[in-house]
Amino acid sequence: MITLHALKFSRATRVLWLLEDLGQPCQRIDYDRTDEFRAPEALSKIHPLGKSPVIEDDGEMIAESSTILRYLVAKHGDHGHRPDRGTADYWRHEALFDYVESSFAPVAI
Ligand SMILES: N[C@@H](CCC(=O)N[C@@H](CS)C(=O)NCC(=O)O)C(=O)O
Repeated sequence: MITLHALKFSRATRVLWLLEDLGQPCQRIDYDRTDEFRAPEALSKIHPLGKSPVIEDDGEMIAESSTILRYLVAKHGDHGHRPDRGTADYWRHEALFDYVESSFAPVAI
């Protein structure tokens, strides 16, 4: 079973939503925010920069919420959350998916 290291009020929610949609259980390890709304020291033992989300699956650690979502879709052969490869819709989806982290998140936070 996948283990999800989930900082409260974080992008770990993206992973939880997808896991729930896929009907996949996970072992969730929650981390409270500090008074400064940062990640606690404990997350530095999981991620070199102390960030969340991180998942563990079959002994592999995977960080970056977008990568985790792509991983889960591929692992479960899911076709409900992404258009089929080779279509124009697929590339529009990929562009929006990357836009969220590369262009939107830095100005939204
Ligand atoms: N690009 C990364 C961003 C990871 C990230 O910055 N996570 C935030 C929560 S959404 C975090 O761990 N912040 C705590 C901190 O920096 O102290 C991703 O998509 O996973």
